[in-house]
Amino acid sequence: MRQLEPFTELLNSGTDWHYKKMRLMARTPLPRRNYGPDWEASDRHLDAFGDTVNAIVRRIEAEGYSGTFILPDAQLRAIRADLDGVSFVNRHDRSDQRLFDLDRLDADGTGTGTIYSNFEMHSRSPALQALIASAIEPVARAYLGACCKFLNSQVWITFPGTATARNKDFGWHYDVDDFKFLKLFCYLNDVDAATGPHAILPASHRSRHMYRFFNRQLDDRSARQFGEPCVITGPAGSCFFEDTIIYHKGTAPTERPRIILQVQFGVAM
Ligand SMILES: O=C(O)CCC(=O)C(=O)O
Repeated sequence: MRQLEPFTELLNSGTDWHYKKMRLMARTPLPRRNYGPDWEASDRHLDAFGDTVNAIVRRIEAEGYSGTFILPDAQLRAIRADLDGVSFVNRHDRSDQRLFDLDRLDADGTGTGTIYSNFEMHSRSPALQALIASAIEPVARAYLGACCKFLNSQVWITFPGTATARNKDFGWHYDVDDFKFLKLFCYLNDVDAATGPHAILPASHRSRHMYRFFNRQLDDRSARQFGEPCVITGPAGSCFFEDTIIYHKGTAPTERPRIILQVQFGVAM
């Protein structure tokens, strides 16, 4: 029973007590109150996102996500260039490691419905390091407060194919990655309805109902109680901050592969 997940996780002998406590408590709004936002943090204007830190944080607070920014072309090109020669691993079994020509993924014909990830971009891309330092971290620090800490980065490619909405990669869920956390997503290719856009259920992060506590994953029918989904499409370089405590999902691409970058900050539970 999926609803019992908060309690079955407590029985998992493979994780320590502190992690189990976090997984249980972070489903409730209580611990989040201890971390940010820090409104004193900054009214600084961020060139990469064309807005001030505080305005972005205010929107994340209210909407669960920041709305979309388009990264300046030079920064997008620099990040894409740093991906040259990077290998990706099949996220499901980690067995299959591959290089891709990111400009010719359609021609590659690889991996029906498969997701390939790279988990090291933050350590090997100077362009990403610069973006993190100049624009992503200031927003994360303002949103999460003094305990803010970089957690990870990931670039993944989702291929169209046999993937269906029943596949758990593509179902509605919220994340429980820390007591409070924030992600920056950035599309590295053009994403339309057929490229597997990211989607959220607006305002679902604000629900105080016990239903949320017990239902970290939702099927499409249950998701309807949260209203119309917001589907995020946009050209390469489209970025958005999201507190993925909101219900969200990546939809399954039907025609073209999607390349997406994620940078995650937390409070270092
Ligand atoms: O691929 C996506 O757009 C969704 C990613 C996701 O579900 C997550 O980061 O938890």
